[in-house]
Amino acid sequence: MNPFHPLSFARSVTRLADLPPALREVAIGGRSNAGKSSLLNALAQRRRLAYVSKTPGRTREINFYRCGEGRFIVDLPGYGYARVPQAMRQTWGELVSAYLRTRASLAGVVLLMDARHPLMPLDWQLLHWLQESGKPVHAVLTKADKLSRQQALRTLAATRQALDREAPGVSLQLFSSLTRQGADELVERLAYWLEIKNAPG
Ligand SMILES: Nc1nc2c(ncn2[C@@H]2O[C@H](COP(=O)(O)OP(=O)(O)OP(=O)(O)O)[C@@H](O)[C@H]2O)c(=O)[nH]1
Ligand SMILES: [Mg+2]
Repeated sequence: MNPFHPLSFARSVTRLADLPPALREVAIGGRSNAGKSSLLNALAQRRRLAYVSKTPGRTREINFYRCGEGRFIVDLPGYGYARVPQAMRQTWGELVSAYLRTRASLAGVVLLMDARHPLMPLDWQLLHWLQESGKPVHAVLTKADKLSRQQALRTLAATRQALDREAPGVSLQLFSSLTRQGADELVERLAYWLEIKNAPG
């Protein structure tokens, strides 16, 4: 049973003051176009819960999806999209960093990266910052369907090595929103962080 099947949109936030009261939540962060919204749709097994676009940089707000009483999965706006105006980039950066720094109910962060180019400079920046904040991080290499099995395993091993060197304690997995490869492992991690009972079977 997937405990995230009943995931539903709760709130879109552009100011810290509008954050909903919460018991526990998990945030999904990563570069623009990495596949954050697609991952949410895959979890919910709904095609259009979170907005997915061919144009990067579309999710500009912090979007809260409810998965039980006081529990949320949070879709963060992506970073690293060059064509976004500087002023707007700064506003999002401030919102996201303040959210990550101050949100007491934040149990952990999923760092989503395209398996074809993981650990870009801004990913490292977020990772190092999260290490300092002490929030646990689960790194997910998505779009695994775009790689051969061998390429995917090679990327997984190389990323594992780099993380062990620079950000020990960060867990890592392959994932695909398209094929649902890795969905069980991801659901398990999220359920654990959110303290949601993951029904067996
Ligand atoms: N093949 C494949 N394509 C994917 C996968 N996940 C996402 N995509 C595609 O990648 C593009 C970006 O996906 P989004 O889910 O919108 O990415 P995002 O991280 O939410 O992007 P922003 O909201 O701009 O930060 C879309 O064209 C998706 O269809 C995947 O696992 N496999
Ligand atoms: Mg998005």
